[in-house]
Amino acid sequence: LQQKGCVIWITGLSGSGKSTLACTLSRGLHSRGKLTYILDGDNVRHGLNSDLSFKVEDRAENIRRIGEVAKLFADAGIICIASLISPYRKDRDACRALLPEGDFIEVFLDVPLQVCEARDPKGLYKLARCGKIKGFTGIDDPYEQPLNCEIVLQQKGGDCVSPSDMAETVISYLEEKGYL
Ligand code: GGZ
Repeated sequence: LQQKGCVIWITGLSGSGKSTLACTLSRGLHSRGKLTYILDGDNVRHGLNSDLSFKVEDRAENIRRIGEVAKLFADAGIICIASLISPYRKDRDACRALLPEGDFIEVFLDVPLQVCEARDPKGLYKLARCGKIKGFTGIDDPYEQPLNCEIVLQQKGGDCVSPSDMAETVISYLEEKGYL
């Protein structure tokens, strides 16, 4: 096999830029001749996981299924990029436990709630603030930050870090660990 698969698990609030990072990273890896596949929570919820809500047990099931599918891609030698809020540590750790040591690379997109809320690309925070969406992560539902994940990407001192710089950080990590 020419390529060693792995799972890059991007976690963070709604509006933190997970999907953008996933796409930018995927393009960067393609240009290096690597096969990737993106599993995006919001997209998978339209198909495979269309039976699931945002209650705590349904989020757990959403994450479990995506973790299992991600493992299949990694087994096939593909770099699988999973981008989901995945707000609970326990659920993320269960996905990590499915893979051999080192093959689960957790990336925390550490963007403050105020920044995500100011962006509000789909107007969901606004709906959550006026009670039209209940149990919205960061507003009236928890987000548990990773305690020791492989990569933290943050906005330092108000400077906006571009998606391509973030993708480069992840690519350098993959190079260092022998995945590229
Ligand atoms: C959080 C919600 C909710 C609630 C709808 N809480 O930014 P988006 O819009 O495009 O992505 C969010 C997406 C979250 O799905 P995930 O599968 O990533 O979540 S989890 O990992 O927690 O299962 C958001 C939208 O769905 N959305 N209602 N109540 N996000």
